[in-house]
Amino acid sequence: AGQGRQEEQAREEQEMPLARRDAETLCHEEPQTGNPYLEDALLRSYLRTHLPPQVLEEVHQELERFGNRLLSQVKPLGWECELNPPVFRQYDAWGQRQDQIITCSAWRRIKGIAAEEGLIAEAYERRFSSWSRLHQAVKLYLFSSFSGGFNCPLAMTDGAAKVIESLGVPGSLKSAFEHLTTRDPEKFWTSGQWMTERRGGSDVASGTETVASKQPDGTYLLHGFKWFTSAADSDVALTLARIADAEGQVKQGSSGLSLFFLRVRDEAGRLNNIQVQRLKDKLGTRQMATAELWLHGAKAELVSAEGRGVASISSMLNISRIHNVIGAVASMRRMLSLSREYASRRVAFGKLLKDHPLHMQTIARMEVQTRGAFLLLLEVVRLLGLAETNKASEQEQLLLRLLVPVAKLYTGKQASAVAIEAMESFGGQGYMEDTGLPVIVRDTLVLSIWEGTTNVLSLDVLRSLTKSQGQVMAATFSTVQ
Ligand code: UCC
Repeated sequence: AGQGRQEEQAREEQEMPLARRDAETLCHEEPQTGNPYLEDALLRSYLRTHLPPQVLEEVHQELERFGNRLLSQVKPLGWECELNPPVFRQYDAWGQRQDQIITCSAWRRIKGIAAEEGLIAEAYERRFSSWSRLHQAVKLYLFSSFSGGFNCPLAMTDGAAKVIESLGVPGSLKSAFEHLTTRDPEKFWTSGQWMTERRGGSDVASGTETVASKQPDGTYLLHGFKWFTSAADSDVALTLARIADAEGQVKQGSSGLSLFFLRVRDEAGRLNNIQVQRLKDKLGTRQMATAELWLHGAKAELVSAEGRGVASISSMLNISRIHNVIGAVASMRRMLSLSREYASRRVAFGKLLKDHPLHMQTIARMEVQTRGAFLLLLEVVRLLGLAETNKASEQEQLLLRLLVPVAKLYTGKQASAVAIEAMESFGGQGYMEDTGLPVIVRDTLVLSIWEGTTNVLSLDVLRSLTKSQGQVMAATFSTVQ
């Protein structure tokens, strides 16, 4: 009996620690980050160093408030968007074709917040003159990682507003421009950028098959198939097509392409002779609907000179490529903030991760990458702000032309590497879906693909060199020196 009692006691002792662990509520230390603006030392020091004092004061107060709003409101909404991706309803119960892209309420709420915060408006109101672009970019940078993918439609919306502005806001597009740049959530529109067809994501010049036929009233009807249309729930879109002549013939190549503006739905919510074929099944950016669209006579307005479609849409591309840089730097900063915070909570081998030199070396390397990318981004948007307020010297304009593709291609690749490295710094936890870390990684991986792959952007660097007869490089060298 005595031996039996001893064995039972030993068993109990063995089981006790497990039982205690069962009762514990916390196994791992969740990284807790606060106001992303207040916690971003580099951002704050950049603003202190560069902004004129009265601009700094206003911007500082606004960013502090915005940072709090991101934490309390936008972050939970963004997560809700991840959990409730858009769904496609092609037919109703009675067989009527619907082609409805149903987004969650959080997605629509974020759209309203984006308007209220002037995430597009800021750049066009120019209340801080040349610093307005930088101010807008900083807000987007803070917003990006919490936005539930809404940074994508904003990139294209900004690009569309830029195209319309660069055309001198023609009368027919005045109302659209106001909708794209308003702060009123009820009136705010987002825009798509439908450039990609089956035969050409990169090679737009030979891949675009969509045909535009002129109507007696001067508008055009578009027929074609768009293979990737991001944020397909957008209100309007800019797209490329080939204008058919009286015989129905079209001109091939880049000089056959013209740029069109269209409303996706009419006032009653009916699609503009557009059919949604399906939603794309993507690795990431799942919060946002990417669709295949058939244009069966979609009514559109020609907005470029005939045959100048690519040149006209390039001002949209350059803006959305800058947004890509914003997204890349924001992802790196977010992953790194979480990783750094975790390192100050997590114990391994008897001490906190932050006290392990090798772990800190890894974090320090990512920090250097992120800081470099951040400063490159702010230089690009500083130059853009100067160019948009006619304050840029010729050298600054040349530099901007070169730096946009360079920054996009470089930070796109860099962000993927940093995001994956930062995920690893959490060990197995980093690989767990419900930590949210894999979401950031997935959403980062697209940044080297959309808006031009790394090689396509390398070719754009060559294009800028050729077109300027080498002057962009001279401007770069003298600036670097
Ligand atoms: O993917 C898409 C949407 C995704 C969602 C976006 C979210 C982004 C951020 C989210 C936040 C995190 S939309 C599809 C993206 N697709 C692309 O990026 C296309 C990639 N392919 C290219 O970029 C190609 O290089 C093309 C299409 C530009 C090549 O066309 P062409 O016609 O062969 O090129 P050309 O003949 O060299 O150029 C035609 C004209 C020239 O002007 P001119 O005639 O005056 O000499 C060029 O100088 O266009 C001018 N041009 C440019 N100008 C071409 N590219 C540029 C540029 N980047 N800047 C200024």
